[in-house]
Amino acid sequence: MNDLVVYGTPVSPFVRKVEAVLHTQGVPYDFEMINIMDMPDWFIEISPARRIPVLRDRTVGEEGVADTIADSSAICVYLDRKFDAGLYGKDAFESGRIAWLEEYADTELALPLGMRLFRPILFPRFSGQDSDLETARKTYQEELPRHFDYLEQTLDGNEFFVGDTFSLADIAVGVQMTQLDLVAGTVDDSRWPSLARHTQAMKAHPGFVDNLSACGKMLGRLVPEKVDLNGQKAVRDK
Ligand SMILES: N[C@@H](CCC(=O)N[C@@H](CS)C(=O)NCC(=O)O)C(=O)O
Repeated sequence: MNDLVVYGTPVSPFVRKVEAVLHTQGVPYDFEMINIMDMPDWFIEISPARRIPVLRDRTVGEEGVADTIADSSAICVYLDRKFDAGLYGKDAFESGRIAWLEEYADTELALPLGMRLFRPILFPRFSGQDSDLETARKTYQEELPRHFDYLEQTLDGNEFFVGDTFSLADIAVGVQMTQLDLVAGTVDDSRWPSLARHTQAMKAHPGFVDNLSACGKMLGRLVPEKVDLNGQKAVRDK
């Protein structure tokens, strides 16, 4: 049994964010699966917002609410301090930039990507239906490009989003962009070359590899081929 327990599912980008910090720091942890469609009462007690992830630190307490932290951003701040990870920049301005990019990724990017692209592709397949490609394509073609433009411009040809080192900003954007990659591939590298390169780097990063491999296994049967969001026809459409 490890000191830390992460509650969630690897397929959540917010859980991926927490796992990326833990793997980057080489911290072992237990993982307990939570089905977001049917959350048990004990989980709702520790997650009043009814969201994953939640972290428990058994060095603080073994059970109940007081030894848990909900929300990926709160958890990442805690882990960064606890393990002195240095993922929030080297000075005040960098910390502010990182917090901004994390917030942007968690809200502005995550909402269309999760609710209007990832879920419409995946969720109908749970019940053997076809993906809602019209919604996913509309989101990809009409809603997301301005966010990709902003991220491309922010990277400005650099390897990392803030300063010259890997930070929580790279993790926060990376977990969303890899969510897209899981079902539809990386963005067009002729239009968003820095962002496409960044996503590829995150896919290979030790913080991401185990989580993405677990996601690949979980999604493999439901989304065996990536969906083409540019064209008129999905690659895997029967
Ligand atoms: N701000 C939260 C967002 C977490 C979140 O939205 N998680 C989703 C899964 S990706 C969730 O738990 N959704 C519950 C539901 O849809 O019922 C965080 O950073 O942890």
